[in-house]
Amino acid sequence: MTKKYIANIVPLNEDFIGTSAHGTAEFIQNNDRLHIKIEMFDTPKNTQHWEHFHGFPDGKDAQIATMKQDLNQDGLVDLPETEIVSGTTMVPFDNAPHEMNIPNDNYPVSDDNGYFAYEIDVPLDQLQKKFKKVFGTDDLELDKRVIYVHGVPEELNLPSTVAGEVGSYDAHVTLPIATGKIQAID
Ligand SMILES: [Cu+2]
Repeated sequence: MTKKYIANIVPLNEDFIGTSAHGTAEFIQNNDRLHIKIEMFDTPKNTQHWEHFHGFPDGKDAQIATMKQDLNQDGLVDLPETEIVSGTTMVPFDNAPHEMNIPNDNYPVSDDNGYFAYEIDVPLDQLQKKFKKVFGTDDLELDKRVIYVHGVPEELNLPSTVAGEVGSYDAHVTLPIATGKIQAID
């Protein structure tokens, strides 16, 4: 059975970053593969952009963060501040989503215009197996997830209150720049 999903990806933190990143994502899930296509415009240019779906392992319906989630009111919604409404980082849109290895350098890099396109076929059984190992269920439940696109240039001065270090990567890499709710379509 084939299931299709789309997400309209809207800017987050655009006032501070100075550009309104936006785009779309499409997912086609059939019996043995998950095809993913993401296209982004007006992201910070020449920058690697981590992107994932985030959600709640218990099946709660994740929602996108807005500036309301800027709990410490430093003008930015950082990665930890998204967690109350969006849950945790789940599956990366890098060169090997089924490995679910979040911190790495194999994510898309935007061009001079802040554009990038990402497209991949993921072996569904491998992804589900890994997902079950990490989150205790093999049901991806994409329609309960949200997409995040992250990443601003190292040169951008962030307030010291901005958190979101992951492994050896600092808050520049993980700062959300856009997000979108994944929706099932018929
Ligand atoms: Cu993410």
